[in-house]
Amino acid sequence: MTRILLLGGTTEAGLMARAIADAGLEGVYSYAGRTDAPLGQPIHMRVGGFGGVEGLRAYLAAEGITHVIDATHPFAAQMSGNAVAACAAMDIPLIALERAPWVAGEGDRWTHLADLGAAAAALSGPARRVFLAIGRQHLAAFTGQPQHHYLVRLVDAPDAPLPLPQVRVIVARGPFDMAGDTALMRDHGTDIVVAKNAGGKGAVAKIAAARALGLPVLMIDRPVIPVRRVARTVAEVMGWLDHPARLGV
Ligand code: 3Y8
Ligand code: NAP
Repeated sequence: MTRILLLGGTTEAGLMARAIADAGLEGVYSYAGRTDAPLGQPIHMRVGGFGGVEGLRAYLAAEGITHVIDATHPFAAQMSGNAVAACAAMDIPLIALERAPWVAGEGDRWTHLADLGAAAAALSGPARRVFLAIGRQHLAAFTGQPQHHYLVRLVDAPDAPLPLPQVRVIVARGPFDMAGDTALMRDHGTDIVVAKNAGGKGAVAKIAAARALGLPVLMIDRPVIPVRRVARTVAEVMGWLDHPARLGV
């Protein structure tokens, strides 16, 4: 009896949940609980951390999970690492549903940075108007660059002052579109964008808008995640579920 744990929080995870439900498979969609009101899903949902690798192992055992699909965001490195460790320890098949990184094309003015700290350091210098489109959790990495006027976009209204002295807050849940992001950046007078290389479609609007506006982008490359099986499409994952052997599990 197949019983799937789907580590979610992304567009792809929503598509995966739909496929699991349509196939009549048993699955649980897991959110970390980062947002006030996460989207509903067509399979059973759980919200909150597991309690590290040990907590995840206990959950997998208690719930009789037979397969884990990691469809978390490419920057959710801690969760992904924990899933690799727990599934290896319990010999439970694991596959990641991961979108390809964005690649700079014609007209893109990207500077690649290894991590948030490097992106903040790259903002040293005279005041600019920065679209800091990295969410809420890591804004403190930029407190060393208070000279800029920041535009930040959050899923939920902040419940405390943000750690940046000059900041305009937009409260919006993606996916976003190019027209909206172009207007937003024009209105703010954005002259540089800071983004994580999320890949996928939900956050790409600001990258396309920067290209159209001829703006530079500080592109934060993805954290390294331990080796695991990776699929690029829901269909690949469904194939793996039906016949794990097909992908040489
Ligand atoms: C809680 C679930 C879906 C999933 C939608 C995708 C697209 C819209 C674009 C910008 C970039 C950012 C941020 C972003 C996008 C999708 C996807 C995506 C980026 C929700 C969601 C959860 C989260 C968590 C949230 C983080 C934050 C990151 C905002 C739901 C809406 C910046 C990532 O306040 C906080 O604590 C927010 C935290 C992790 C990054 C950060 O460090 O602040 N996502 N986003 C998930 C959970 O609890 O497990 O509320 O319904 C999901 C989505 N956000 O089903 O349609 O698939 O990527 N999410 C980034 O890419 O840089 C916004 O503004 O341009
Ligand atoms: P993270 O830093 O990798 O994880 C930190 C801890 O949060 C994990 O160790 C785990 O706690 C808990 N956690 C993370 N994802 C979880 C999930 N899906 N279900 C249950 N617990 C989870 O994670 P993050 O970057 O904060 O991302 C949190 C969530 O937001 C994920 O669902 C991710 O897909 C989504 N998201 C993140 C980003 C981003 O930019 N990081 C963008 C879009 C969506 P325990 O150790 O206690 O188990």
